[in-house]
Amino acid sequence: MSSGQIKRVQTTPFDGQKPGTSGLRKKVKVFTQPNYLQNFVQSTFNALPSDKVKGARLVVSGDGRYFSKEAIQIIIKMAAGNGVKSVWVGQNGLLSTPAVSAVVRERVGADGSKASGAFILTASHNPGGPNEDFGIKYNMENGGPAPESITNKIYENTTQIKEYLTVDLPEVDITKPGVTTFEVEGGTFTVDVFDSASDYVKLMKSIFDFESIRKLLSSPKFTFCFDALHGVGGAYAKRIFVEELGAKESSLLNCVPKEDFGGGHPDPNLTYAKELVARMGLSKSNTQDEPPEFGAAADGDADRNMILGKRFFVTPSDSVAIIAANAVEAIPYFSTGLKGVARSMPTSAALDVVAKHLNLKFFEVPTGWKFFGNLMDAGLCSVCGEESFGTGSDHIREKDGIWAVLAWLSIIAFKNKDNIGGDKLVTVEDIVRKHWATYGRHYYTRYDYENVDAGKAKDLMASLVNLQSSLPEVNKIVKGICSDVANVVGADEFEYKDSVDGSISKHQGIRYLFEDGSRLVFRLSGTGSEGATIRLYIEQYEKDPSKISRESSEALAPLVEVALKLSKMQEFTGRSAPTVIT
Ligand code: VG1
Ligand code: CO
Repeated sequence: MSSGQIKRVQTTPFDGQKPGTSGLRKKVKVFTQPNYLQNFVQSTFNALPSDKVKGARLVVSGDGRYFSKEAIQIIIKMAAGNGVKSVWVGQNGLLSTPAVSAVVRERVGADGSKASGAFILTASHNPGGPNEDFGIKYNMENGGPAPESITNKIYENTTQIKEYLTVDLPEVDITKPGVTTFEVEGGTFTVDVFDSASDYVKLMKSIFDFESIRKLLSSPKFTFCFDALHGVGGAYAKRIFVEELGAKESSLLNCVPKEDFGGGHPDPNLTYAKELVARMGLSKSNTQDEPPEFGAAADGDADRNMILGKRFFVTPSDSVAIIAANAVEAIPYFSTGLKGVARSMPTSAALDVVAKHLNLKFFEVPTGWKFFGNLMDAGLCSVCGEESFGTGSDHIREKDGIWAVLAWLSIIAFKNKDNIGGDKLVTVEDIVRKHWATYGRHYYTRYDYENVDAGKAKDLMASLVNLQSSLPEVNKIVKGICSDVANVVGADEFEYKDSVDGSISKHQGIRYLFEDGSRLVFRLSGTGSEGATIRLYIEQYEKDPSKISRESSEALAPLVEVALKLSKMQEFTGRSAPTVIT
């Protein structure tokens, strides 16, 4: 057995180690500076209650992006230095973000104990590779992202750090399952490498009726396609869709996890999931073949999802609403009813309408999954989602891409259950159109302006806040831009009071609320690693059944014009068009 002594290494603070919407994300070149990662990890240990570190067990893994393997070895040694007793690592350092959450909540060690938290190594949907992004975040004992009280403390610690603790141990082989034991100052320290998928697969089997999905997938009428964009989701897709559910290997696209995501942008949207979008008949470079009935993609760490039908895009805001509306009937886990539903503020109000119809508790929280966790822990929320391709439930405390795909497959299986051998399939598009006919349609789009000069972005936001002081003035400007939009009846910055712990989060997005329920929302991204990203969210509600089948871009054109002119987007950013439209 190798052994080692705890070493104190002197260090000095780095600027800018403030965790954003979901952890700390920076260029690999920043992360690989001597002590940069170490400072953040030590600051995290120092921010946690000592019993969650000393003698505790931690999970360390991620989406396998460039620099993960090195980072895992560094964190293992620092864990030993900080008195952690045991570290769990997914084979090859791979665990999707939802799988980490599942492991923290469900996995039990040989001694009967669970993990008290996890370091997740991912920059999620951001590209990977030597010139791209790396990221790290800490999740708590409930399997959810650290709350702001902890991330603020981590940041404060990074500004004052003087030393970190580590142990010179030999590298651990993380390519094979097995336990390595070390002796650290008289005690034992173990590293346990385990299969990345089994805990997660077990959990999915306890939630969904795999038999009914298997039947659907074996029906010749139903064709299926999943694109992991070379993220970690590929590992789970093979196990679940192919091995468990009988989908064909050929239905998987880009399902081999790669350090650089094959040079792509592992972000499941209409811009970056090019291959899938073409295969589904939704791009100019359409393939000759008949598109599959169902297509889906996940991001680098597999917590996001995009759901597509044949030549049909499901907006994430609709997706969560449709899942909520059908969950009780179609998904065994929810058969006894939903405790409540929640969405992030910029997400469309499609979910609100479902909650009202079904008389469910409803919550609107700031952007970022950490805000859903408290509601779930308090038993107030079963299904939640964000417009940014995030959907999930209280089975874990992260959004969950594969879960969302299984939820949709369950709904499709349910809608076709009496007709699985028949000729006419109830399609994704049928399900969405029926939903709109019942609940009305929320036309929705998001414009992202990436890598804008940070100062200019701040100025744009400040000018929008300034404008809010006079509604008559706002309405004069709005009417001047386009006379047929509704009146602005409210304008504010979203502020959230957590109904469970009473904590308050301010400045969570600038809102302009219109009399007909339309909304414009402006936010600065908290996940970028370069410059600023401005997000503009545009929404319009249509109840009239004769008007729910318009092209979204046409329906939203007047509001888009108002948003761009009201914010002086081009004037501030110099951009005549957004980087990404979803
Ligand atoms: C974005 C999304 C937000 C999501 C976050 C993390 O944050 O808008 O809804 O929770 O990414 O997702 P921001 O601050 O850039 O708007 V992931 O899959 O990148 O962990
Ligand atoms: Co992600």
